[in-house]
Amino acid sequence: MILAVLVSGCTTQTTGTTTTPSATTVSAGGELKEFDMMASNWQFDPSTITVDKGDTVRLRITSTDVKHGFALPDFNVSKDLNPGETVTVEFVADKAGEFTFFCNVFCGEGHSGMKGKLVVVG
Ligand SMILES: [Cu+2]
Repeated sequence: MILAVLVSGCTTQTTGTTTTPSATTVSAGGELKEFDMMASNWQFDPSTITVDKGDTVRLRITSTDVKHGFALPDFNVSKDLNPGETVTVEFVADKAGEFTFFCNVFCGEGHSGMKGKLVVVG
């Protein structure tokens, strides 16, 4: 039965009309916390971000010099930051603690020290 519905649905619909779920889901009790962040040799500014557990965190990150990266493995975030381009990163801070984010694109001698901290207050 289900297969029949899917097949008939396909034949009657034109291609390219797939619907996508709404992009932003703020979990119950959480707020949307937005930050503008600059990346440059060899730091993030601000380098410490504090939010509450359950918040949806939106970072707008801009590299002001060379190509950098933004990696926050605890929340499955990894983005390339091309110079002059603002990249938006969004995730739900669903666990409390202190988490390190760092540059994951080699950018010179200070690369390994280019990191910051996300503090999620539980
Ligand atoms: Cu780097």
